[in-house]
Amino acid sequence: MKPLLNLLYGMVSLLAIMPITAFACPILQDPSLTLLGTESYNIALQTTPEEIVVGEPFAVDLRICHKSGSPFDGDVRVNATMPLHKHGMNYEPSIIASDMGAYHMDGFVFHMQGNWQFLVALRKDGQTETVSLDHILE
Ligand SMILES: [Cu+2]
Repeated sequence: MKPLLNLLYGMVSLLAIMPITAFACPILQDPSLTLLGTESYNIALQTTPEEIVVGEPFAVDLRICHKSGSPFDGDVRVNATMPLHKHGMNYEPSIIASDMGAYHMDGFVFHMQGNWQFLVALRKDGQTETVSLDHILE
């Protein structure tokens, strides 16, 4: 019995240190996540650092799940623009890791204060679904 308990404890502690990406779907409520949705998908967006600062690079983590609960495995594009100024960022962000519905993107920089807008485009089987997220940078 004791070895089994040790094994269970071992599994529990392993779960505690596994990265969030292992549990992309379904998306659970978490105050640090911004939840978005398209017709077919639920999306959780998180920036690192959480508070975006003018001129400072930040990363974006997305978790994308079919509304049925399975991880999204299509093509993901994320960009950000200032619609009122008709310009985007000066840098092109890129996906640096993805795994089972979790996408880690780097290279975002909001270079001025004002109204920014993230645009998330999800493409799968020839269909594209998009959702935007407004972000006021002070
Ligand atoms: Cu601008």
